[in-house]
Amino acid sequence: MTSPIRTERRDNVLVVISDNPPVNALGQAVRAGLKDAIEKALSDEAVEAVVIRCDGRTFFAGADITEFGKPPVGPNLPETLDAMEASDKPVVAAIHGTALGGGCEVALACHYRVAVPSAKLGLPEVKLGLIPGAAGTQRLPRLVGAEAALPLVVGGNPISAKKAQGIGLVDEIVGEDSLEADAIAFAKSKIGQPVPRASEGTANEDGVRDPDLFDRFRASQARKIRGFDAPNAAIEAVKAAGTMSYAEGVKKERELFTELMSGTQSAAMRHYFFAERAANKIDDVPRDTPLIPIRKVGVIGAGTMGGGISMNFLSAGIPVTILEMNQDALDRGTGTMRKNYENTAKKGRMTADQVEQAMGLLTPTLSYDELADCDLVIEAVYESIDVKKEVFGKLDKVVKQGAILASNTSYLDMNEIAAATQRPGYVLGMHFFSPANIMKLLEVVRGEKTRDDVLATVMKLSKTIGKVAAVSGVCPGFIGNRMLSKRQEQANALIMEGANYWEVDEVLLDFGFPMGPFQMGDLAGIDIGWHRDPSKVATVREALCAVGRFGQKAGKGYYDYDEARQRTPSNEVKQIIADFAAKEGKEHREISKDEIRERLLYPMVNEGAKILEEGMAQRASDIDVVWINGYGWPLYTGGPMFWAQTIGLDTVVEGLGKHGLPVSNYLRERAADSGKFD
Ligand code: 3H9
Repeated sequence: MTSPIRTERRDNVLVVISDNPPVNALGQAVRAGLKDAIEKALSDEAVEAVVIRCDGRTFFAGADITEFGKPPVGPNLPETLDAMEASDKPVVAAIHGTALGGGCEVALACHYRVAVPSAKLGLPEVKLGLIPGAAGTQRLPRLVGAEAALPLVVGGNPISAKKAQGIGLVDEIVGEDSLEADAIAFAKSKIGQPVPRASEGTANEDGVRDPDLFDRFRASQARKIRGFDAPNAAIEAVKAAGTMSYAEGVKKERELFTELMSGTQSAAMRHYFFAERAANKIDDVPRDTPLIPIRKVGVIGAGTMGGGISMNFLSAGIPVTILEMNQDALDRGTGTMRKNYENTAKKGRMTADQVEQAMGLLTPTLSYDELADCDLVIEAVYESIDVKKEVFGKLDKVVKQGAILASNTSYLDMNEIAAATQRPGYVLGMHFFSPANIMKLLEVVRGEKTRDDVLATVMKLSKTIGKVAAVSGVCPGFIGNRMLSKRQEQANALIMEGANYWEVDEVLLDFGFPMGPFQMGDLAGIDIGWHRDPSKVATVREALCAVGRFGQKAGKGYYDYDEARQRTPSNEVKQIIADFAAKEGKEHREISKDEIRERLLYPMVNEGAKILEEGMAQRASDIDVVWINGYGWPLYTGGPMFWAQTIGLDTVVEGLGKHGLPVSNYLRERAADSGKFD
């Protein structure tokens, strides 16, 4: 087998080149090749400096994640990097694309780093439930200081080459198209000088001078890192770089890394990494399916949903024509979009120019005719099958042939909507989640007649607009809301049987959700879909609406809210629930947290199993992707289906039986068989 590493001599500089598509992951062959190349450079007197660079789209994007969990084959990354750093001849990393994780650690072990302006550097290991394991947590703080290292190691987000230069991680920004030549020139300029080694740096002393730095940082990140093991380990590792010798610090890093690697959180987060990428692939649609160019998008409805949907395309540089029924609604909608952009700019995440650029791509209109030349039109109107069918009938007549017509329905029958047109093959669901400009998930609903090229185009488009897409078949509520309804059913039943509604919420908060079902009701508005007749009260929700408890916006819903939106349980609501339970003859009893958790979550797994059995999801991991990105299911458990496998499918079957809840045949079979869904 040929090595992915080759070397080329340029005068007295040895250029070491990796060619390991797609992302130059540091698999065994790459590590072995790198180590050999360094040995070759050290033993060859004619070589006075080394440049390391990569072919293809990126510098090393990290360790090869597919090797994790398998028996290690040497050389390992730390020893390869130590050999590199030990060289007395200058070694220069020439960076393009993304130097991530182990790739960033390669760069740190080099004596110098040069990068093209578009390059990014980062340590995203926390996103896989890990910390850097090849001395990244020890070399980085010694090079750039603990204060600059903490957000990189703990947050995991990459930074631009320019920012990296600002903190001392990159020595020089070089020409976008002359990386190798510039890196060679840089390397030559360092020949004969003593080499700087990151492991010998002293910038970490900022953490020694100010040991409170770590506690302050932890407190500032508390909300973001709640429940995750890796960020705390990352803080500990960076702290070790300030309090221990390099050798001891590396040992500490290794201990923390090994512990995380063998834990369930990292297994779950690695599962998610591959799940997200798998979800974008459709098994029966060939990868080379020709795509329909999407140059202009139409959106019907300028309400919260339509506005949010439009912003995704505007931000990606795709012009949008937005349609409303009357001028007031149109002005209100576009005004809100502008305000949202301006707020983003105020937070420094956008420039004023970018706001104008995005808004400049928007054409507001009151006329369907203006949608004629759109390549894709997304409808985001009132959730009623009759209204949607009427809209699609109209669109079909106006919009050019070959254009895609999509509905943002969260529940309705896409096949019926498609049948209202003469082009059902070009119709599908694009279910965005609110706020649509922020939430990552896009549930793509594949109708019976949806064409392959239409589906493939929308999957590709989802990436362009920064969404994570998963495909669902046509069934009520699709994947996400179909499972949510099972959870809500149990939440409602539990409060009738005696569980306090805040306890139900707390159980889900403890599990790792950002909010529970009743908090979610308050946030969304309890009056959504309410008939507006206070004298007609058939449910707890209707009873709350009848007394003006519409949710957060009214200052009271299930909870009472103060000015800072802090919630406290309400005695009035408790009484309303107790009255309802009494009316229905439900006796209240003590309900344990375990019972609450099992009754909320196991029926979701069961519904997920039914979704798989009916072929409404391609794979169990797609369901995980939906729940993690659309509903705040905690990432560190891997999503409902992966989580069910970790606790044991037989445990779920048993639990459902214990609580008198239905168990699908498919779940029962999988539990009895492999204990796995896929
Ligand atoms: C680490 O480094 C630990 C060390 O500290 C310690 C060691 C001791 N390995 O995302 P894409 C595959 S942990 C294996 O669609 P993009 C990916 O699955 C690692 N495979 O492309 C996909 O395969 P397929 C730290 C990998 O352009 C294909 O490459 N590093 C790896 O949208 C294309 O990927 C990270 O966490 C990998 N490391 O984005 C970086 N990376 O085509 C992880 C990718 O079969 N990677 N693949 O579906 C990324 O963030 C993105 O892939 C990247 C490119 C930004 C690089």
